[in-house]
Amino acid sequence: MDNRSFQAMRTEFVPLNGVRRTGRRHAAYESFTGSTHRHLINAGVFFRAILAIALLAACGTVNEAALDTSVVARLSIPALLEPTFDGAGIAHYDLKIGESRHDYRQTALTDTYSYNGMSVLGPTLRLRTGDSVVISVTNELDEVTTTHWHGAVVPAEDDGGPHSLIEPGTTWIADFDVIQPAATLWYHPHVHGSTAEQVYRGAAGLIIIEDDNSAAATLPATYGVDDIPVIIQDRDFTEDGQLDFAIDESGQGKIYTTLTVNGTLNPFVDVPEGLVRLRLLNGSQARIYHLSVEGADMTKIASDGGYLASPVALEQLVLAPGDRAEIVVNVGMESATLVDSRQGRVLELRPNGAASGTGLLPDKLATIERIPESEITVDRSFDMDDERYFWQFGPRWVINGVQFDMNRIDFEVQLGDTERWTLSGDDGQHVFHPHQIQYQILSINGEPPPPEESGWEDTVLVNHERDVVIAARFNTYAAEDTPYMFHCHILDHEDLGMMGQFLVIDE
Ligand SMILES: [Cu+2]
Repeated sequence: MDNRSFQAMRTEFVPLNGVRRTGRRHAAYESFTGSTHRHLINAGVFFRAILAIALLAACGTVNEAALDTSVVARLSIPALLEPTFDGAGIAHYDLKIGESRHDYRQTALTDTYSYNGMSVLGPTLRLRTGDSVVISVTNELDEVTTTHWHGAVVPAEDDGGPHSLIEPGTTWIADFDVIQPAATLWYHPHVHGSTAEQVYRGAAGLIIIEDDNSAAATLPATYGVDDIPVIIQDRDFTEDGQLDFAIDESGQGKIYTTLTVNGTLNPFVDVPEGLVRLRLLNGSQARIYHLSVEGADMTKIASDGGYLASPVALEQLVLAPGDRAEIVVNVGMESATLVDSRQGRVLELRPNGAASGTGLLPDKLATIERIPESEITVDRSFDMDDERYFWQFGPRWVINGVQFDMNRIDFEVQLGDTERWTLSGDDGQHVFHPHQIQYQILSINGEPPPPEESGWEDTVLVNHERDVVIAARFNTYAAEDTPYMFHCHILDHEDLGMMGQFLVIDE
């Protein structure tokens, strides 16, 4: 039996009655597949060994080290996509999403999705506050897609949600003014039902917004040198080196075993000594990271929506799917390492002997006026649960008891209002992300948020031990025809219906 037929056998075996299940409610099934899996995994080790010997014998050119993913590799830095300006001063960006191949140091090149011909992921878009931008997205895939600007404050028709479908062979154009301050955002597909898979295959990229904030002018800001994009994603690979994708229907979302940063396994990056900025993005399907830095101090300077009021020294940083955080690491003469509490090494920062241009963090980064509760006129609550019917075997991921329906508007917001939203969830993990707005956290379990969560946010972790109350001003764009989404950013939950939509009415 060759490797491919073994793989096919395993793939056929996993679903029971066509349904893939994990989680606490199916212990009997789990123990059944658990023992069978062990048998198959042992078989997998055997076949992998046979395959490696066969490959070495066949071509003699396979570099063993190239397949040994425990060996460190230089971090890949996504290309920077600068705009071209037309005669009217409008900044233009062109994106093309298509199929590609990436070297994950597996037994073969891995089929991926990417933007602009990169082997995986997409270029980093650099935007500037105050600019008018036009971004074209051409779909060269064989399936429909969309491109959503996560964290961007833009009109609904330019937001790239599930209603803004880009059919294969067509181009969609978003144009908007950049009206928000400096921040690290990201873009990714948002097709209802296939968001998780398209992101998993590699369709995602960073957006860096820059502005004239002089308080932050001394921070490291040379892209790829002392200002490093860090897109953290977990992956599993099949025996033939391909991405192994699954939706976890009943559990906490699909957790994969291998960490990648910008598509690189086991990476290191050469950095100058002194202050180094990391722009962290959790681009994973469901895994939550608990990050710390060994060998140096870690200071958080920005949350989802931009700079914190002041730098906050942290021992550990929790990064949920969709979350971003900018941290500054004070790199000395020895390597410092970003680590996850469960997965270990994420990224090694290796000093290259050069001195960073900056050695001091500013005391103050931005002015963040707290939204006064006296300004709030509307209260809503959002409860994220798995509410299966008693006769139902499968899960039913809902917000306030209902699953996503493209044809249902869940609520309308009055333009100009400030609202307070109370977020709660069942005993699982959920990540609340509304489009259009950057909000402030008013409280977590009734307590004021810590300084590192007192800035602007668009993505927040919610669970049964963590009720979160947020406040948002709807003072930018009306959206009377095209709705904005709100959803769980655990992509399994989102694709399975934990999503709703709202309009912003100007009356
Ligand atoms: Cu969820």
